[in-house]
Amino acid sequence: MKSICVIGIGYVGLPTAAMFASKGHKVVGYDLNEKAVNALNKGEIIIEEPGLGELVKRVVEEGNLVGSTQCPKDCDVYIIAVPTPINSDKTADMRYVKSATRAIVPCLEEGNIVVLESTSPPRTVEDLMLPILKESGLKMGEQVYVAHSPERILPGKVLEELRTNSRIVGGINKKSSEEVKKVYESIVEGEIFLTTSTTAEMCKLMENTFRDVNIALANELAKMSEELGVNAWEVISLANQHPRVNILSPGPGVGGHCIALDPWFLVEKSDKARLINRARLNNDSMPSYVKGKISGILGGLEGKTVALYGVTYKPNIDDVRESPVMVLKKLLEEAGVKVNVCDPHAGEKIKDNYGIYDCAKDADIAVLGVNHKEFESVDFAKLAHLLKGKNVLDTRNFWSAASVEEAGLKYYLLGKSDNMVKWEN
Ligand code: SAJ
Repeated sequence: MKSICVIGIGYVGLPTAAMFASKGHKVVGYDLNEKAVNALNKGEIIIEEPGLGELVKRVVEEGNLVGSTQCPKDCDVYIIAVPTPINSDKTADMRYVKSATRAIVPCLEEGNIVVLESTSPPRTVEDLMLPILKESGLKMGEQVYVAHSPERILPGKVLEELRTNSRIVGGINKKSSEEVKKVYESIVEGEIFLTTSTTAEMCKLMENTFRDVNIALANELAKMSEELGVNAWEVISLANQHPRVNILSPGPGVGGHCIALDPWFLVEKSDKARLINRARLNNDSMPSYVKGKISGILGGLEGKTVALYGVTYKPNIDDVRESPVMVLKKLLEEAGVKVNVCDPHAGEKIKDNYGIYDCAKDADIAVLGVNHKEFESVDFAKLAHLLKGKNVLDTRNFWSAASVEEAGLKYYLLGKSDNMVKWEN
């Protein structure tokens, strides 16, 4: 068993730390955020993720996971899982990776392992981390083993994916890759592939970029469909009958801390990333496009009230980071709209978080922003009674048009033309 320090106990670091602890390793979760460290030491979590609360409570009670605001000196393995946010000019803000790497230097001893898990621009290990780690006087790759092993877990399914997904380990040399593989073998049941650190960085970014570009294609289809008299969702379902086609779903934009940001790390590093750049801009244009659609339905925005259902970046999680629906909310408010929000998952992250029916009271339109499970069973007759304007806009193709219309409401769908080209007979 190893002693492991996980630096950064957020959405990635905490589940990773808890998983290692559950296998009997002695794990320290090191973070400067005292609130997160104090919660951890009480066996509590401050994020929403299925199963994580129970796991953390258990491993803390067993004494295998502790939180600390100091970097512990005597660990075998240091795993960096700090945020890599984006600057306003869309370049990566690497200050947390830098300071985490610096914090490790005085702790390093011969035989130690350093792993970067945070998603980072290509060449981060080589160009940013190695020069700092070398200040320890130890030989990297010979006395200290260094690798990038990107996290690839899907929020909402984190514990399952940590265990079952395959993993890429990109070392600065073969020995580093092999040593780091041994560490992850204790928690990963999927296959572990070895490569170089820069290839691993590129893989992670391309995985999320692949998804971003494909969602951009779906969003472009939605816009074209509204213009050309078709329903994008019908096109997608029919086109996806083709054995080699899999068009993703349009929506109000792409959010979260990964897909909405990572492609910019490639744009920053290479001016060849043109399609990637366009796709990012297309996805970023969606909140404004939805705002325009609402304005079209209501005949203007000033003085109107919108009941907005769901503001997190995707369903059934509490994360509002980079949420396109939060951007939509802001755009509507700037245009003079009163926005009532109902989000059963965002909790206190939203001031004045309404209940499902209170939210609709006197509103001109109900807009479904996120398809949370709680919205499956909305009673549209009750909603119709409360809404002032009898309009519903579904940005996720989630609500049944028939149920909405039976209640006397007009159903609008993102990606569906209001002037559908129909059969003559
Ligand atoms: N979205 C659409 N249409 C779709 C699919 C998604 O508009 O058809 C939107 C969602 O509403 C959401 C955003 O995209 O706003 C991203 O959601 P997601 O579920 O696609 O992905 P994330 O950001 O939660 O997690 C991704 C995953 N990457 C891939 O699937 C390639 C995950 O495996 C990564 O570990 C994670 O990024 C990460 O940490 O990088």
